[in-house]
Amino acid sequence: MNDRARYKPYDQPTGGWGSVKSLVKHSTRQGAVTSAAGLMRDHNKPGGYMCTSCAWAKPAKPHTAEFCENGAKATFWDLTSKRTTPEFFSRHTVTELLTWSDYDLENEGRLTHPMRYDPATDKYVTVTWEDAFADIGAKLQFYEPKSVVFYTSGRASLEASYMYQLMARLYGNNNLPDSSNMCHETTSVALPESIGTPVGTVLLDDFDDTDCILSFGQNVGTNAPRLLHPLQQARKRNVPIIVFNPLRERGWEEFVNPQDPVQMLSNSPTRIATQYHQVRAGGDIAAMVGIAKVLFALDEEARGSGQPPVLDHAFIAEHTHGFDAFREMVLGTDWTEITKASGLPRKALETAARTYAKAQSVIAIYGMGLTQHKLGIDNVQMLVNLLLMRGQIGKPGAGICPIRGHSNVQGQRTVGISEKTSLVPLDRMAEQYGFEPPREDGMNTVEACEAIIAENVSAFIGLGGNFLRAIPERELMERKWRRLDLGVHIATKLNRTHLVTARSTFLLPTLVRSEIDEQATGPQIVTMEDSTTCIHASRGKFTPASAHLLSEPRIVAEIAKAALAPNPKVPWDEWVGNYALIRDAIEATFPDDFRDFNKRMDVPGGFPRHVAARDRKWETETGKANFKLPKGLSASFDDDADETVMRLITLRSNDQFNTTVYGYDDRLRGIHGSRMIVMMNKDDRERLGIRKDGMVRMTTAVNDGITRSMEGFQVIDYNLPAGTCAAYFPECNALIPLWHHAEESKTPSAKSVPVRIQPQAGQGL
Ligand SMILES: Nc1nc2c(c(=O)[nH]1)N[C@H]1C(S)=C(S)[C@@H](COP(=O)(O)OP(=O)(O)OC[C@H]3O[C@@H](n4cnc5c(=O)[nH]c(N)nc54)[C@H](O)[C@@H]3O)O[C@H]1N2
Ligand SMILES: Nc1nc2c(c(=O)[nH]1)N[C@H]1C(S)=C(S)[C@@H](COP(=O)(O)OP(=O)(O)OC[C@H]3O[C@@H](n4cnc5c(=O)[nH]c(N)nc54)[C@H](O)[C@@H]3O)O[C@H]1N2
Ligand SMILES: [Mo]
Repeated sequence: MNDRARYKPYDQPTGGWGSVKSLVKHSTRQGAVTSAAGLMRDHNKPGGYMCTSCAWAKPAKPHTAEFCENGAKATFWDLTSKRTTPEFFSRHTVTELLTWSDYDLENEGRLTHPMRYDPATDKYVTVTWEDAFADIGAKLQFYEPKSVVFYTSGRASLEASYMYQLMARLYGNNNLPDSSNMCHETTSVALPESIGTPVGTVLLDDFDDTDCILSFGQNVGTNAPRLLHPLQQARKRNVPIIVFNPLRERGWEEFVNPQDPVQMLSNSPTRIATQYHQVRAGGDIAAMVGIAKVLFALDEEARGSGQPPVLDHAFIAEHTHGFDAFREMVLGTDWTEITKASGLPRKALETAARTYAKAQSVIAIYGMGLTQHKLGIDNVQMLVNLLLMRGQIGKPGAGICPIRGHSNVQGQRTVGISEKTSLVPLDRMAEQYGFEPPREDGMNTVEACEAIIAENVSAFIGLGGNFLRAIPERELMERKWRRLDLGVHIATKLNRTHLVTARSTFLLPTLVRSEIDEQATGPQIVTMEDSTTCIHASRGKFTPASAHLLSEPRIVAEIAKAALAPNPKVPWDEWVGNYALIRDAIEATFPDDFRDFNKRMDVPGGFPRHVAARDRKWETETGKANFKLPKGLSASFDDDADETVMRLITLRSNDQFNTTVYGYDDRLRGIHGSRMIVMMNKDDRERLGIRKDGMVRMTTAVNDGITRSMEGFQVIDYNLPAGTCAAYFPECNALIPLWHHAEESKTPSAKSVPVRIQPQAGQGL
């Protein structure tokens, strides 16, 4: 897209008529086989299907319309009447399709037939399912097992994911990278060290009891809009909501509930954030140390004057470890450092701390703004520290609440999609299936990329996703991908990863969750886990997009049968015939989490997994909740030396689901017509000598011998802290070095890429 972007600050609330208009537009454009009325009946409803978009909780008593603008868009996009047929592939070479945009590729609609890449004609041609499986199986038998990667994107059901991880282990590796490696892996590393659980502790009902909500680095209006309902309810009870985000995201500012006729007609929005702190990218650790500093002072003051203390000393003494060192660190950090690293004035942090200090029950929400940084772990652990100071974990209305991404990304980890063997009950699997599982850790996403670059990978199997668009280091990775021997993509729509071909490449089209999945024993149910650890059943309602599609469990089973020696203890065909049997197998492997799985999966609101921290049981090495000391005040790279280097945040627009681009409007940010933009503040723009709306080149400011540079971005004057700029993912991923990731979790640091921004010819001041 070479169109110019138009920018007009958006002053309408999130939700409201804007979302209704957008919904109608997207349903019409896709000629979707359902409508808003259809969504009302089945979407996120007991007996219906679970939304395929985000992972936010589904209430036990759903609203009439338990969907949001973006969930509806995702569903219309899945249920489009457009089709990417063999005839389409016969008209276009892969080389030509490589010039298409992400939007244009997926906008061709649903894949209808299994396809194989034919290098002689440079086209995808049809292949029968039998031949595809036989070929893939034969190739897999030939490789060194450790050289094969089994990637998963966070949509696949618990059933498909369980079978997939078992297939990898039977095959002989733990190479199970998944999209969460780029996302909340930081959470999965940080929280166990702090509180002994890899997941959040908050349940949906906690929002009814909370007194105060903190939010760091999450964009609710676009990425988890249904969360606006409990937030709105909380605001009606006058609960303060304190937001830390470099951008003033509309979702955190104002919301009109499209389901509230009075609010819709009067257009009187609910104000969401009561405080909005535009922290600089990577400045959260400093901001939180500042808040902690004020809390210590307030506590002293209160105790001196005979008032109730601000800190929960009893909780700290009984339940935590490391408090003294933490206090020493906080008191030893001075305000000049804090305000510099956070970009926030002391007064702002004092206001935030005073509000927090007054509340009885506090929930802390966070997203990619904390996890995708070099010190992402420290970000998350610092937020836990703040909660621990006041005993805000393990009681009603309080806790830590990571907002997960894909609709089943958390559940996949629960059923064994993990490269880390310590997280998986391998002994139990060994016994259950009579085999010796590989005991060596596998590759996560960054390690898989490193291995592909080193040409140590023979084959990549993808259960969903768009790997080459989602990862960093795009140019090198696209070149190295061509050295793979085999690429297998289980997918619903065509994307760029499918077009960067390996020696042999297969496209295996599959059902979406809202479609009827008919097997030997009738229509099947699948399950998934939401952000709050609740597990739900989902029943497809619509006729599949093509008669040639197979379900994900079936595809996994057929690949497994073709590649592996038969094992009488692994009944692939019986499982495919009746998914209840897969759930029994899951229960046998994970008895604590999935007790009575088949019976409980229809509990309204889902059944929660056991999370010990909710009961103040700390499954950590110290047996306590740990105060963890951050390694530095800035979660980002050190940029003190050079004022020409900016921190680039890469983020999502309101018209995309990750690499799936629904359109070119970011309505809530007022940006229309193009995604090739970079938002920065006017002073930075002028300081860098760029004219208003000028076109710029961005170059990654690192010295590792690789030049990463892109041009064609239009600057938009935007309300952002000095030194911070923002642009869209996945367009910018060519700028991110593979090694630029969070320490320990290896989540790419997509929220502060060091870049230099220069005007293109004729675009200077
Ligand atoms: N409609 C829709 N829904 C989605 C998705 C989608 O693409 N579209 N994606 C899904 C997935 S996989 C995920 S992981 C989630 C992602 O949902 P989010 O976690 O909201 O992710 P991002 O859009 O990347 O933006 C994160 C927010 O962090 C802010 N931010 C950036 N840097 C910093 C920082 O240093 N500090 C602070 N405090 N804030 C910062 C940005 O301004 C932005 O508002 O959403 C899920 N839901
Ligand atoms: N710079 C930058 N990079 C990022 C991020 C960022 O914020 N900034 N965010 C990261 C995050 S949080 C994530 S989660 C990753 C996302 O990475 P991925 O999960 O790999 O990417 P998606 O865009 O979600 O994958 C979309 C594709 O999945 C396929 N698909 C859709 N639905 C289904 C289904 O039901 N079944 C199957 N089998 N296939 C399906 C379609 O073919 C579609 O083209 O990207 C990461 N990359
Ligand atoms: Mo994600």
